[in-house]
Amino acid sequence: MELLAAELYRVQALKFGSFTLKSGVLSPVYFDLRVIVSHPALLNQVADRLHQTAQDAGVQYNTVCGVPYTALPLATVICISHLIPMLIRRKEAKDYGTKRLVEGAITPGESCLIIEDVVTSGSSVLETAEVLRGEGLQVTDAIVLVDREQGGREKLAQSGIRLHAICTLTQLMDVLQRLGKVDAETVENVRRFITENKVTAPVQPPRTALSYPTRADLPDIHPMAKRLLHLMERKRSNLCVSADVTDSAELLSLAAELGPSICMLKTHVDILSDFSPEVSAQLRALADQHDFLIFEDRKFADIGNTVKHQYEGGIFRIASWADVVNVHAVPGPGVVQGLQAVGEELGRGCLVIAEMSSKGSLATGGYTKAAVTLAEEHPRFVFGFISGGKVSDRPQFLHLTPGVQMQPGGDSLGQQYQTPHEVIVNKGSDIIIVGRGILSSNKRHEAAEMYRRAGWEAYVARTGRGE
Ligand code: S5P
Repeated sequence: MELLAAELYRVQALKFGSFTLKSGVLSPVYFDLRVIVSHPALLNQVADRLHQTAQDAGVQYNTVCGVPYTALPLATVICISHLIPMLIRRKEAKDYGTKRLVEGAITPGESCLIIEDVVTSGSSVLETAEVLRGEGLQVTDAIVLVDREQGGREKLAQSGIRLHAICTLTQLMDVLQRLGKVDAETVENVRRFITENKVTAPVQPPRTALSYPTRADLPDIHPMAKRLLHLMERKRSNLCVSADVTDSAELLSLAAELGPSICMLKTHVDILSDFSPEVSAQLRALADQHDFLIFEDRKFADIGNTVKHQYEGGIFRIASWADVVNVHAVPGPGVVQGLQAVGEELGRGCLVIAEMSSKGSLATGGYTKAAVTLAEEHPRFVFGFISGGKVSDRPQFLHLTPGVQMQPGGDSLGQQYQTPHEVIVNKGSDIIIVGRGILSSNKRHEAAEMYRRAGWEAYVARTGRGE
């Protein structure tokens, strides 16, 4: 251990000072294991210790996969030295319809061991595990060089993954102090950091265990939320299909075909190349026939007076047929008030966009909080959010999450996907919004049913309702 610690220190794979972690937290220690590719003897040594740690723990596995990118060379060395087949997880944004998520020969049911350099919260390991599990592989163990002792072990355990570390951050600091590489003050700083940033108990997901019908009967519930919650229960569906098609006939046939499986149909009426008032009338009739709501994803974002016209008039006359619309919070309260002036008396409802699924979205932190406040200040018109997960503790509000597919990942234009389970169980959202996950299938009805079941099972798992 001493040799290894001294080498890691010498090549600056760990540094001391003040560093901002991915989470935004300031840390007195930083690991950069990428540098070890320039030190082959050390790379070999770390790989060997990782393999030995798995042996000592008696882990059984058929294949090995490194968490991209730092652990890829480590996994490669382990696999070559011990003639173990390797798998590579792709990380780059890509079109999942045409490319593979995992490269290498996959035999469903076999077990894959995950290799990682440093574990902090455990989320990188979890993400890779989710992809491997999506391919039908068993993932039960992960081997890492350093456990930073900040809750990763517990988080992984919750997902059925045992974490085995060559050493903890505390052990590493002890060794470095013995070797005279760091002084007592640095050791103390790191120790304090670990204590202050330790997640001792498993993190409770921010979710409500209340059932949909229970929430429908809460005091002060918005009539649109009440209607939606009841129809979700009736149809056992928390699936909103995003009908992103450009042809009106296709939109109507989608609504007719998927109507029975969904609680809501989301439209982008301005992408239709052949819109006419007849289309919205027919869509309305289909919504009434199949008992779903129409959500026009117009994302209003102008001053109150302008959005009022955009909502009520123009060629689309959105307010006359859409049950639900959404707004960006960026203009401030006026955008909601302008829409409310038209929609409230028609019995319509509105969602505030509190977060976005796209990479680099600016709707985070303070912006998200302000969006929640905007919603709370307009309870007669706003009944929920577009967000990546639960952003408000008020159970009367509904959370709708776009960027959902069975496989996590993304597309080449910045969209990022989470799974139905992640969205409903871990993030505490209520409704999954699925577009291409269903539309790109040549069996759209089967695909919609698959998402409906996945969304519903996740809801049952979260609320513990015996079904
Ligand atoms: O943050 C967002 C908000 C929305 S409403 N991210 C999104 O992707 N959307 C919409 O959801 C987007 O406009 C599209 O209609 C749908 C996602 O489509 P998919 O094909 O990626 O599932």
